[in-house]
Amino acid sequence: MDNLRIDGDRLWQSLMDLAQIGATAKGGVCRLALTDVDREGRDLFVRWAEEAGCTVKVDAVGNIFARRPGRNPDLAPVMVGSHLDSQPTGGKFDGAYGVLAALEIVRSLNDLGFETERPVEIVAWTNEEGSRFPPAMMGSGAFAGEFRLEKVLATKTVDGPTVGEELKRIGYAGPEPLGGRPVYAYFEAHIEQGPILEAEERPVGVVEAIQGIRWYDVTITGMEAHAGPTPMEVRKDALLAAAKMVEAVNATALAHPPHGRGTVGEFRIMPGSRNVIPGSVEMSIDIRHPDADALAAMDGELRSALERICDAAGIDGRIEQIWYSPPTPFDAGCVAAVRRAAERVGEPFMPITSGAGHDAKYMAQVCPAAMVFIPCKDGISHNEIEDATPEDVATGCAVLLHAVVEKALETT
Ligand code: HGY
Ligand code: MN
Ligand code: MN
Repeated sequence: MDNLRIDGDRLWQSLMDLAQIGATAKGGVCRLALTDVDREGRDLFVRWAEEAGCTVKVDAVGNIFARRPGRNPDLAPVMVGSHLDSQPTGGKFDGAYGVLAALEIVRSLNDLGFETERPVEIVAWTNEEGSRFPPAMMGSGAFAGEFRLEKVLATKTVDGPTVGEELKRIGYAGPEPLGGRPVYAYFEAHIEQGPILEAEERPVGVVEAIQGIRWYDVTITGMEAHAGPTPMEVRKDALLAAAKMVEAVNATALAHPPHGRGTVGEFRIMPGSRNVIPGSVEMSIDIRHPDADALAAMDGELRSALERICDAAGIDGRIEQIWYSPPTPFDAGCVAAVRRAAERVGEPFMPITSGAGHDAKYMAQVCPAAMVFIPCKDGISHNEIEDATPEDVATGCAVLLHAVVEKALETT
């Protein structure tokens, strides 16, 4: 195992080559799930995986599996990967790093002529971001049995096609059944997407858990009216109530320090004319906390806030929870494998809880799973300026390699 090493330059070049697909003017990427640009990124990954001798299969929701054989084809594989889709103004590393680090592991094992007992399977999950088609982690959630295939395929964008239609259109409605097969262990490398590792000067994060997430759709309905003749005291202004709800989301997060998080990322005002009092507002809410009880308390606080705000204004407010991802601890055995790998690589590391959701969350429901984090510049992600260093990218991949190989050599 001591001769195990990866080629950091090759990994960095692959990251930069992939980043050309969907490249944005500010240096980021826009590869929204199941768009033509996503297809281009998928096709490039499939070509690279096949060039590395992998057998590539695609399942019914477009998850891509690239298998490197081990000595014993009957043993369940060690899976390693992440996602290729991005946010609308995403960065070069979110998701792509985990998929290409996994590819670099396969390329390096090939270079070394290193045989594992178990197959090693690279995976690129469909629609991890949930930006174009909520919820997030859709492909891995479907694989893990969290989301029914029919519901996933019928999911529509705000004003467009369904997941099923887009999968067919881009040629990734695969023949493989959805999940239901044994996976021995799952590993994922990812940028932290927060400031902790950089601040603590630790190139490696040994991820022990993922915090809980709740997503909501909120609709606030008042009365459209003329902006001129309508006196202030008789208005039923949906936007004014929605603005107070944005404040309430922020207040709920701040009421559960230090880990509480609350975000309103989507906001649609109808009819959206400057001389019409807004009749309705549709808004998204994303709240997070590592503790399930705290997250449940935040849920209650949001619902009471909406009731209070809308009652006071004499208008209607509806809140629907569309997704709940409970706080998820990772498997102690896999976390220990990552820690041993970090010790072997010899770079400073620390335990960390993930603030972001990841596909590893759903894989943790079907097999032992763990993650490796590396720092990103100023902790910024979901932003075109997202950045990481070639050194950290290589270090994280080396840690991933040792953890994956340790598990892929286990026969029982
Ligand atoms: O929302 C998340 O945490 C992830 O980036 N999909
Ligand atoms: Mn991600
Ligand atoms: Mn993301």
